[in-house]
Amino acid sequence: MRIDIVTIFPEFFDVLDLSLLGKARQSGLIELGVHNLRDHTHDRHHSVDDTPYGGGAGMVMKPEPWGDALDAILGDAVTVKNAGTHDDGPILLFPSPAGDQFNQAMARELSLEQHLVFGCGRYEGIDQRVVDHYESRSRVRLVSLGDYVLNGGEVAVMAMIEAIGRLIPGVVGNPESLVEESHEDGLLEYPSYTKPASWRGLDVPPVLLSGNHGAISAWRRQQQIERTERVRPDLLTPELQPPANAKASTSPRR
Ligand code: 6GU
Repeated sequence: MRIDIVTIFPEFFDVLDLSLLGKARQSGLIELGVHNLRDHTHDRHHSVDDTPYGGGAGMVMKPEPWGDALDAILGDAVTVKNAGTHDDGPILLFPSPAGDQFNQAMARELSLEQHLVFGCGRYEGIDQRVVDHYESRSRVRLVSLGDYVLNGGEVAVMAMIEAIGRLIPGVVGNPESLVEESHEDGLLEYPSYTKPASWRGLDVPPVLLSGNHGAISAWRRQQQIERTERVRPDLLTPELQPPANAKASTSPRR
């Protein structure tokens, strides 16, 4: 997968040299380009923002540097809008609290793409015409991490790249570790334990020491359901809802 990022803070992405994603870059699974928006300004002060038409607080990112930067990345890649396959050319992603909520399903969808281009806005956002223009040329999505406000898209893009990148085959060493995770099956993950079997008076649940794999699977599934009901009842689908008279859980809190 190729990932390009346009930002006024390229240094934010230095951490992508580290850890599993760093290794994925070294091995060529992920190819990363980080581009400084200010390299696409043409005035003496390298301005990227200006006051909003109509008044109001804050500054808005000017369209011209964005147009130059994105044109340089997209080249003349011809993209077919809504063609519904994953070789439609680059997909342009703008992190924004006004976007669609990012989740595991979206991460999985995006992990199948060949080329992602992230445009990190700052200030009060990017001139709307940038989105409007590129929507006529390619697939464009506004994506939000959640219902809170960040100062800019950089941290959001880091989170999205980590969530997407680890789903690319080969990036995570043991693909099985991707299966039994929170959100992969619509539930939160079960609690995990390692040695010692007793620590500060707290014992590992005996079923995990039983060697009975059927019982262990059933216990883990039940833990997933109880934990999800307690912490994220909004995720529970009706067939997984425990009966109304279910007795109180004896499971650990979170
Ligand atoms: Cl993707 N960007 C910004 N600036 N703020 C956010 C966000 C994104 N998601 C939640 N808050």
